[in-house]
Amino acid sequence: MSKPTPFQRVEGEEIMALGNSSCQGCGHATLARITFKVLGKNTVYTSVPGCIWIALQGSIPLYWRGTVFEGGGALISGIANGLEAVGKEMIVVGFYGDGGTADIGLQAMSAAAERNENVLWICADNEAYMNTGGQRSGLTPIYASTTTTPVASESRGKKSNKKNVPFIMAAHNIPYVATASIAYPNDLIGKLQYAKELKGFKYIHVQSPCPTGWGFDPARTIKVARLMVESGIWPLYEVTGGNNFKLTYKPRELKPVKEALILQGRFRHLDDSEYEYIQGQAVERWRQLLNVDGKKLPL
Ligand SMILES: Cc1ncc(C[n+]2csc(CCOP(=O)(O)OP(=O)(O)O)c2C)c(N)n1
Repeated sequence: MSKPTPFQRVEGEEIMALGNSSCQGCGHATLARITFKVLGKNTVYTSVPGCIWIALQGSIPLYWRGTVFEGGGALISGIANGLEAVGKEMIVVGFYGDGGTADIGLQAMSAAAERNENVLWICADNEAYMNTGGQRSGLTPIYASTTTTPVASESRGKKSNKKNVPFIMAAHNIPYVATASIAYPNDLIGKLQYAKELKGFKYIHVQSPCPTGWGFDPARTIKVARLMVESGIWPLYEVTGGNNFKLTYKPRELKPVKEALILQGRFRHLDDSEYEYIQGQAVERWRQLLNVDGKKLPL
């Protein structure tokens, strides 16, 4: 893999315009700015309903197509095949939210991955259906308060765990799967540069904190994103060549999950046993990932 390049040294123009209608501190805006600067102008991007389409579309002056919520996988497949048929080489990127990826979008994405379509799928994961008011998705973490999993006398927030979509995608044996965070731009840039040059289906899953839906000060988006990684809640890794697993960032010691969660209003209600549960999960997952670091996943 090529060495990650600091963002300032990514050659090429800024593609995203300064003005857009995202919320203050929107993680997706940072993610889109980095992504399109790395991918460059020879890119077609696609959207399904969600914040990226609604809040950012007007500020990304590239070829664009959008489709129904469930159709992302079909749309990028069609565009990639159409371009190939007319002999045009362009990067085809699907820039979708967690709902458009992990819930309603999962079937068409899986089919496109199984066919190994030559596309890059980016899941901009803000962990709920933010564009429609913050309803829970399959990528909302356990105990998070959302508009459909509110905290009340009989409810402690979301009841189930976050789906492990990067591993679901790795199980498709596609050329590249990675997780990333907007708080680690060099790591993200290196992954985008690697994916840009590779043929076949590439999947990059980026955690993108949402001040509006997660309930934190918009000035703290990067701080929250960083703590989610440093506490082991959102580990950074990649799976190349179908099954070679590698952690791309290894904090010497994990920070307590409470440091990350306490900043977020959606977890304001957590009691000691709930913190303990999330802490235990993070530590156990990290132990498992360290065990497979540098090895082949049995996929
Ligand atoms: C079939 C269908 N169901 C529901 C909707 C309404 N809808 C539009 S955007 C959206 C939420 C998108 O959430 P996500 O994919 O997580 O992206 P985000 O906005 O959070 O970035 C929903 C539910 C729709 N457009 N189509």
